[in-house]
Amino acid sequence: MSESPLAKYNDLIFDNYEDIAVRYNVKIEGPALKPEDDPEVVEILPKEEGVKRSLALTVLYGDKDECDAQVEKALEAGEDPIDLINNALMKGMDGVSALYTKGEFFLPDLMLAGDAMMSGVAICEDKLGHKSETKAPVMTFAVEGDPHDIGKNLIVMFLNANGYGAIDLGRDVPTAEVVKQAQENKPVLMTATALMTTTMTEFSKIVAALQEAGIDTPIGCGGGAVRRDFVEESPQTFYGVEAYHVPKLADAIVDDGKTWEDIRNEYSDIVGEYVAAYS
Ligand code: B12
Repeated sequence: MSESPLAKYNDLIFDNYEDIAVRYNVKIEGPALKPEDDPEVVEILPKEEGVKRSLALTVLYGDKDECDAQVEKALEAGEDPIDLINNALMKGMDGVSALYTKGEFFLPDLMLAGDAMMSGVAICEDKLGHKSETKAPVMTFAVEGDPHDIGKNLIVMFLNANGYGAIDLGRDVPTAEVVKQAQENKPVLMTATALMTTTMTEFSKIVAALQEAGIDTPIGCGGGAVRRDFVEESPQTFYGVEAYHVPKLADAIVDDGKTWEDIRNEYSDIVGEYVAAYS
């Protein structure tokens, strides 16, 4: 067989391959940085080599099967399930959040890592024989008529990863159901997601129905089509830009007693700067 006409370029292409990261057909000069070597991630991950660091890395890499296997092995070896959740699985997820915030990880990375982490947490919870303590209930849903639930699912994942018990009502949730579930579960915060101009009008209907039922729980509203000025036309609400902000907003309510008005006024960096209507 004759030699490939490209063979003569082999040296040129592969000589210093370790110094070239190829991503989406773009060559980036300089050594490829592994996720765990990012300076922010270095600060987050367990520093000592061992079971916790190794487990955190399985979450960072979104490797659910390896995560499950390592959790099982660690539990058999007598590791404390709570310690594994807080100091290994959640550390991995924190690393993923940091890289996502910087634009270095993308949606699929988040979802794979979330699946790995939640699966590991479920194994730990089985071992404990009860659900681990959660900080407070937060209710999540995509509004009536809206089938888009990817952003809402991210919120659920971030809440659970940060110790909140997410009560996920799902997508296309009728307003009456939101009120019923709020009465039963008494959440400290609700998040409503809408991605269509035809469904974002549900926010004000939900607020009206909640107020009629005497429920004044703050509602964070977000989703592709939604803007801050639109959300703030209804009381009891605040706008939200990123799913990973939700645990911080829940902390503001639970730990610091902030109201929806405080969040609008004091958390501009999180809820987005005010933009005049459709300018
Ligand atoms: C995926 C998708 C679908 C999937 C949804 C799958 C699923 N399980 O979600 C499917 C195929 C089902 C779908 C269907 C439709 N879709 Co669609 N879809 C999309 C698409 C491509 C991506 C949406 C998405 O998931 N984005 C990523 C997630 C992460 O974003 P997100 O939910 O907004 O969440 C982020 C933030 O908003 C934030 N967030 C969300 N909520 C909250 C709350 C709080 C408190 C905080 C802090 C943050 C926060 O967190 C996330 C970021 O961290 C968009 C186009 C686009 N590029 O956006 C169209 C889009 C949303 N769809 C659209 C439409 C019109 C439809 C259909 C009506 C199409 C049709 N003619 O049949 C149908 C719906 C039919 C129905 N039943 O009513 C339009 C909406 C137009 C509009 N402005 O009204 C879009 C914009 C496409 C377009 N350009 O026309 N769709």
